[in-house]
Amino acid sequence: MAIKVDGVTTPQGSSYSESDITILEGLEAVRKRPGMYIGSTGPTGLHHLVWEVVDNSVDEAMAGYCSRIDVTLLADGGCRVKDDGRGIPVGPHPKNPKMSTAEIVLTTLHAGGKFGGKGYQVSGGLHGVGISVVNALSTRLILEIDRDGQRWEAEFEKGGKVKRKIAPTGPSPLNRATGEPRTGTTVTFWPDGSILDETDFRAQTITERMQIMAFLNKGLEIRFTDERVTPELKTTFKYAGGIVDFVKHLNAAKESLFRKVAGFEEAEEGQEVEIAMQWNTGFHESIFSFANGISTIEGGMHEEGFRTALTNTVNRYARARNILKEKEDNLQGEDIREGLTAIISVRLRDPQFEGQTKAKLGNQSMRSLVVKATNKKLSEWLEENPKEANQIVAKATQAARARMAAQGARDLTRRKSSLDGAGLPGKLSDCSSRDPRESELFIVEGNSAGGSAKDARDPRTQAILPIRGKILNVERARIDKMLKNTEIQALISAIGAGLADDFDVDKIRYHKVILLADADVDGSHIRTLLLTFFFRQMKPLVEGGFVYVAQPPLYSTLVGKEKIYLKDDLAKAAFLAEHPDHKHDFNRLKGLGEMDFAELRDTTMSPSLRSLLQINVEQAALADEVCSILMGDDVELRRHFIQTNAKDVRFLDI
Ligand code: 0RA
Repeated sequence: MAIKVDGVTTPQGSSYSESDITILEGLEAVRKRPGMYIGSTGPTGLHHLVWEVVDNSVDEAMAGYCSRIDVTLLADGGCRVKDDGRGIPVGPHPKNPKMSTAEIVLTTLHAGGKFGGKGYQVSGGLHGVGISVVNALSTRLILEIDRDGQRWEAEFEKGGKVKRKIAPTGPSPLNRATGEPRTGTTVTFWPDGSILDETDFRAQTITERMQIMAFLNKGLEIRFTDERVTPELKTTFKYAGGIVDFVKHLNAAKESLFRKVAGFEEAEEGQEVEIAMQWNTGFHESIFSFANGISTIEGGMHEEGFRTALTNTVNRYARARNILKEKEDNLQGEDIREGLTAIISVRLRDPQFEGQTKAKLGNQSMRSLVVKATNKKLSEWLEENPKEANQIVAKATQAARARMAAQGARDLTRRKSSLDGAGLPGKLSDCSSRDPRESELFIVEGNSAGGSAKDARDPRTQAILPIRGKILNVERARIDKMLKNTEIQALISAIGAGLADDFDVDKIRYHKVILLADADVDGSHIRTLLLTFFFRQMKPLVEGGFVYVAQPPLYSTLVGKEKIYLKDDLAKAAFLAEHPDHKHDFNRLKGLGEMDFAELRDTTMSPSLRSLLQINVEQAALADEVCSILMGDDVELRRHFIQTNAKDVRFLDI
């Protein structure tokens, strides 16, 4: 391949040497196929550049030489990453003595393996290709190194071409605390918009990642500054407890089962594992795993090892203490993991990332290390903390009982719904049509509104299910308790398609499930609870667009002898604009509970005149979130949420 080098000269005036040409070829390859190196040219790829630079500083921290990293977004669109490590070596590179090591680092691709060989460098972005990729994809990059009392600087432009060759520029500033000259590396780069589709850094993306990096690297201080906004945004992350603090952070908004967080670590042959865990009184499992600081959301060997060893260790403990009797079955993994929050962080030399999104750790050796560590260290922790250990076993035992009870109850609902019509709840006034496509189920708050709705409906296609007061908050209840609740039972059998994993959207008895509740706080509360129930237990019903909220009108007025209904103030204003001579009063309706049957018939129950809001998954998810935060019986939790969010959190008004 012919490479055009004519006219390309270094500031010193000498022509490019052979090694310079390979360098330009390498960086040119990155510019030709950026996706191969940073995944995409969109926001993900852009932020990869930041991770790539930060990871190098984190490596230096892991090697024990760096304690602080500053990430700054500059007002002119650049990004600066500064560390207080040893500084990239500036002397001649052993393999290419004509060049400074620092220049090699900034201009040569290091596919996978890190240069320098020595030391324990296991971090590195998903692609692990080094800072030269960042240089290749920048219009400009400035390198500043403090080492041996000297400040060195170099500058590159247009995708890695040397603009200023590395050279000393003066003494390094003195460290205020020690009086010693500072050491460290600062990389400032400006992403190249002619190659990247996105050059606008997103502060939140960066702070989220920096916080996780700080959690995963105990004691490392990471400061983030966004100078693009006034006032500047400044955040500092530093966690003396590392992933133990991470678990506390994740459980902060929850009610923990006990105060202590179990934490342990183990290392062998160039690989290490750190685990922190705590249970909360909830029912969800939150296990987050990382390999070399990269989130492995698809799991992999480390997670597998952890799950297996956790199940074995807790069962072994429960048997040894005779909490689990000889004739009793083992606790299942899912029982033990109910309410568990855990972080698994592993580091290894040659991580194999597999799976759809390359977010699954494939290294077999990690499985055995994690199994070994968990068996040994978690057993010790349980022995040393018998009170907590008993709480864990007790919770798992309850979960196991609930699982078995739920199975029984599900079998029952399944049997019932298989007999057409049989087992329908007594208070359901069903429609006569058996075609779900034209059938509507109105879920009405309270018996009196239920009565009016029943009078106003079209009995052929409209069914009414009154529900009494507030239903159970499913976010805070186990499935067995949920299935014992009569309101929930009525909902499940009326809809007729089962529940949770067994839910079969093809079996639903109505294609419109319409929530009819007042516009007051209680009504809003009920709507939120019902949406949470559908979101958690009948998600396909929401996803399929079968859930609606009725919006009863706010006003009525007369035009001649005809009664007109107006949905809200906007509709009222529009009406007045169209009828400037309108003389009649506007009657403010008091909500569903107060509407008589004729009003209901002419508005909410009328397919042509009513106003329905179709609920999407996002709205249901929001309801779920509001529910989990506000409806727990835990006063502390609510106070915490309201304090930390400092905004007026109210029940969802849909
Ligand atoms: C190679 C060798 C040494 C340090 C580094 C690289 C290094 C690289 C980066 C990149 C960003 N910050 C960094 N800090 C250090 C060790 C050199 C020695 O032995 O002193």
